Amino acid sequence: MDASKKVDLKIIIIGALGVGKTSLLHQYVHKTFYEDYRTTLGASILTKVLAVDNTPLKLQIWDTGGQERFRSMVSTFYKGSDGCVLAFDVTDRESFESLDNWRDDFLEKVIPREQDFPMVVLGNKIDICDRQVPKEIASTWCKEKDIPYFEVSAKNNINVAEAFETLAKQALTTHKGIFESYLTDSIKLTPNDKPKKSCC
Ligand SMILES: Nc1nc2c(ncn2[C@@H]2O[C@H](COP(=O)(O)OP(=O)(O)OP(=O)(O)O)[C@@H](O)[C@H]2O)c(=O)[nH]1
Ligand SMILES: [Mg+2]
Repeated sequence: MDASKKVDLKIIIIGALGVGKTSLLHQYVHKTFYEDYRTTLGASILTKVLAVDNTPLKLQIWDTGGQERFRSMVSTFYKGSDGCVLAFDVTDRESFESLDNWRDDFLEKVIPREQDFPMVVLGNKIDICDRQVPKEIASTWCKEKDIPYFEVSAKNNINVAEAFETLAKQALTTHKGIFESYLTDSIKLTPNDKPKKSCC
């Protein structure tokens, strides 16, 4: 793969209502945070350009609404994703308990080519004292599934870029693997593609 060529990757963020998905993306992309809450209706897309291991990347990040009524619509956006952010709110136990559902639903719909689909879990709002999900519980859940876990705050910009960049790195590695295996397959197939000489 040519390191100077920009790679486009699709990243999606999913999770329960109000956990801070939009806030995390706005902090990551625009370095801004808003206290007021405007629920995401369906989905919206943000773009972030960065470099990982000298490879220029363009992340197309899909923000999705956590409302139940958008659930089936949101799942139609999973297709073609190169990476997934699973978000929950450390002050909202239910949002953590719903992670299994979000993850299963995503993996079922996206049908990953690789065994380990690029994913990270973000436990957001660690700036709030009234915590309901202990760090150990969340990191054990993630360890069991071999998913990197980040404790973050969209409000105070804690660990946000680190989390997205870890996912971008994983997604790029998987993307390169798929690209190279296609290349190998096409090299293997070339001799068979030659037209057979006819005998007469
Ligand atoms: N204290 C604190 N509040 C946050 C943080 N992140 C988000 N919020 C607040 O939580 C509320 C919901 O945030 P959103 O980013 O809109 O949540 P969302 O997950 O996009 O919500 P839906 O689109 O409805 O699914 C807003 O009032 C935010 O200001 C954080 O890290 N700390
Ligand atoms: Mg939102």
